[in-house]
Amino acid sequence: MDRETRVFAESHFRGLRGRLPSEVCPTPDRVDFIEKPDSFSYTDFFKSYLLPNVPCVFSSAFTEDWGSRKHWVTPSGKPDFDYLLQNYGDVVVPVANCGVQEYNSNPKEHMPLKDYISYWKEFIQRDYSSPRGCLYLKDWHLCRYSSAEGLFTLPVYFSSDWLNEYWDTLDVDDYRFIYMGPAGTWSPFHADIFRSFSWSVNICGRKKWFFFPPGQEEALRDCHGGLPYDVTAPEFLDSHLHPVLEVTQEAGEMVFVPSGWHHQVHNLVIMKSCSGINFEEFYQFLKVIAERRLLLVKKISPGELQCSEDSGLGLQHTIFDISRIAEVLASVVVNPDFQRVDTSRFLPQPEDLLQQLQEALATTEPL
Ligand SMILES: O=C(O)CCC(=O)C(=O)O
Ligand SMILES: [Fe+2]
Repeated sequence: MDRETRVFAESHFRGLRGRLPSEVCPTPDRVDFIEKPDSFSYTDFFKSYLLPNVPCVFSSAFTEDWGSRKHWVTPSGKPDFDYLLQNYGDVVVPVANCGVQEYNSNPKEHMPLKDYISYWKEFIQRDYSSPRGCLYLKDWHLCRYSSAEGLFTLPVYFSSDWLNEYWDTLDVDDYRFIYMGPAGTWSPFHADIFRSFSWSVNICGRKKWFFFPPGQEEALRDCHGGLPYDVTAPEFLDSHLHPVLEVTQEAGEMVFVPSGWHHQVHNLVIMKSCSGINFEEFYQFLKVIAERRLLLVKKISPGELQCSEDSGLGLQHTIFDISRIAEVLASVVVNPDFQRVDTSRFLPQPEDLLQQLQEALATTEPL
């Protein structure tokens, strides 16, 4: 990130203070398609989509070199079951039953990938039906348990990924998932964890996405305050009542899912890889990222802080992250629910961490 972009970003967030999500995010009437990787920089993405918090779709040229697109897909564009069986057949994977609603989600079981693939083949042979229901392999943490070397390359646009960075430092979890399933499998209406943004690539097949801008889900609540499970039910899909954006994602394409946007996703044909807690965990999460950014800033001499003009995510992004974390943490510490949490064993104390962040910001040149 360069200095000018950081100035732009900081003033963007200053302008948002005290405003409601529905006021700050005017709904676009369509989702932009980004064709060419060469002429689309990190700053372009940051200014046009990440900061305004609107979805976009990247063409398949952005994932051209992904090993999974080469090895996991047959020349006719179907999932290569033989390759998957040979390489991952015994891996135990989570499988959801899309035909059974359990609250606003689906019950899950675990099975070896080879059993899921047998089910899938049979499902196709039986004309897309099965007495076992409609099973969707979801949230398979392939990167965590086996080598994902060469399968995908992290797009530069998503290199500031606090959730995965946090989990990577703890080495216990991650938000990098593989989903796969036959046509008809789907993910119920939801927003992503912590209102994080995410991104999702189709290795093969097609997906249909329904997007609702932040705040619009309020209009969809039932009389008990519950959110819908399926927004494709006839009562919801009147676009005059609810500004829904629809996207069809083709093979190789990458969808950016902005923060706080509710969405529902249907597999029209097949397969995907995506990146994708309570208050105490949320504080631990912020703390890990904060301390890493503070360490980076400390390594830089005061002279450099004034004049460095780096072009990568480096210094400017570090300062930008610190100012964002400080703002989030400031709102956390005054939150009444957080104030009920026993923070006596938190180290550092949230207020002290906030002070450290503010002090670090004070050593940088004001914008
Ligand atoms: O592909 C799916 O079924 C769900 C994807 C999703 O919800 C996401 O990537 O955030
Ligand atoms: Fe999602």
